[in-house]
Amino acid sequence: MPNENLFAALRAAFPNDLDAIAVDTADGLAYSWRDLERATAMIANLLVALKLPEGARVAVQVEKSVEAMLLYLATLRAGYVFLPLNTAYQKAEIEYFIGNAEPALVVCTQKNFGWVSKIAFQAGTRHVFTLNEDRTGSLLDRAAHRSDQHVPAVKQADDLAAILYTSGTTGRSKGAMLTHGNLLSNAQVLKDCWGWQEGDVLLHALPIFHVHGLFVAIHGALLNGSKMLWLDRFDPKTAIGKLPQATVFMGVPTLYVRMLAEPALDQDAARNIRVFISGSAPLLIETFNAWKERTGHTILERYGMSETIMLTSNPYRAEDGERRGGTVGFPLPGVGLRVVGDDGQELDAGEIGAIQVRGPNVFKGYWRMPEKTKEEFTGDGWFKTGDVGKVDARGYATIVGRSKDLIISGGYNVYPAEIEGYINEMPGVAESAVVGVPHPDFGEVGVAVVTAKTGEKLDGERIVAALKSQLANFKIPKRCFVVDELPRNTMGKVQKNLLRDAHKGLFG
Ligand code: MCA
Ligand code: AMP
Repeated sequence: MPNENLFAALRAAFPNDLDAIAVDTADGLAYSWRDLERATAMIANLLVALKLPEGARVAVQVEKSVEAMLLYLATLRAGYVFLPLNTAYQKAEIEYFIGNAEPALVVCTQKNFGWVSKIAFQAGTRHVFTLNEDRTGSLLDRAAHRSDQHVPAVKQADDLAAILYTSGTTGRSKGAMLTHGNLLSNAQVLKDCWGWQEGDVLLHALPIFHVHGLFVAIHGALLNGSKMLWLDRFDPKTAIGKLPQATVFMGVPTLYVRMLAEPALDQDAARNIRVFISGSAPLLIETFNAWKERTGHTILERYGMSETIMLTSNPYRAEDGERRGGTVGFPLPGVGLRVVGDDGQELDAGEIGAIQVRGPNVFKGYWRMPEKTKEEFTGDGWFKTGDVGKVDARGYATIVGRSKDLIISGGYNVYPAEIEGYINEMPGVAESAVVGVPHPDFGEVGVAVVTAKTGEKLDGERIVAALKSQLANFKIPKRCFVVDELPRNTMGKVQKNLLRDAHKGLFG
């Protein structure tokens, strides 16, 4: 039986010349394909030596670095399940993820070792290693003693490769279980759809703890044997400076907005780019147009989810149609996408309804939540995305809104219910509502509206300050208003649309 381990497919795509450069970093380090091969073997051998149980989760909260990517690849190679965690997450968030996923190994930065290891050991994790941005830490120290030969673990397409925590359509974070087959099939489809070709170079500017930077970008480059120009963090000036050496760029809309604010962005800077790709959040038509005007390039917008990886894409090749701003294009080959009404019946072209999808890219379910998983699928096996949209007569899909109460801020997801939960716990607070309002940089940001218990006095700024010590920074509402009461409909439900309307001009 063939080995369906995703790593084996990525490894098979390495170029013949293993001494060629695979990754160039902004601070002048170069990693050859042989370096990738050897380092992933050594880390994989370390994981094997730990005798982690079958299907063990490897939870990783470290800053972006090439070594962090190598740890991901080594985890696949050794056959374990990778669980990436945003570096902005704080104690309570990490406590939940580790408690829920029960990883056998946790890797964190030295700076956070004290509190992360305490949480991990309390949750029964056996090993906690460190990995720092400057390539120090116990993970690499220990891997350095391991052999650089390793045969990839044999995996079936249906075996778990990664768990990504996401809030789905409601409630608490759930671990979306993605298999080797989900990830590989999607990467292969994108390789063809986006015309990956010899000589391509990817400018990698996104974080690597979510689908976009970790899977879409890295798998894209590796499966094509393409070099990556690696930025540990996004800075618009540095990114523009590197553009002439790249042919492919992927970003969330905020990255495009920030580059547009730089006078150095022009046709010359973008002269070698083959395709600019945007996703994770809606790309405003103004940004799409401004980009075209300034660089001569039409951004290709696509749409995806943690549970499904990529779902739709605007066409890459002109013969397949034009790239239409404001749309997310056509379903990818093999992906089924339908729009249904309240009664579950499929709607006609142009009609707005709930988006449902199916295909080899759709995840296996939520980690240890069979009931929740069942709820999110229809009886005939379609996954309910929680997005609201339409498909026009030519087949272009457009996302017009979300039925899930979600704010997408700078490409990160913020669940109002989670923030409201924290605010409601604060002394003197009667109730709260968090809504998303337009923001010129982040696309959308959260704003909190709070009422006080009788006789109590509240201060919005203090509420924001208190949240900062508890939650990841991108989740913090940018403003907090104290009001006498929240608007409600006749059913008693808070009318968030009225709050959104009232505050939509806050950020100009
Ligand atoms: C930072 N801040 C934010 C955000 N990021 N506020 C709201 N939303 C954000 N996304 C705030 C911090 O709280 C802080 O506020 C201040 O900005 C500076 O923080 P810093 O970390 O220095 O910010 P930055 O480095 O400028 O980061 C902005 C960023 C980053 C580069 C746009 O957010 C980013 O990399 N976003 C990409 C996210 C991504 O990769 N998403 C893909 C998900 P204060 O000073 O008040 O503390 S995958 C996905 O969605 C699906 C599957 C798909 O389709 O791809
Ligand atoms: P996540 O939970 O991080 O997987 O985010 C997935 C959600 O991001 C989707 O359900 C959409 O709401 C949103 N999304 C991703 N790409 C786009 C896009 N191009 N346009 C609009 N929304 C998008």
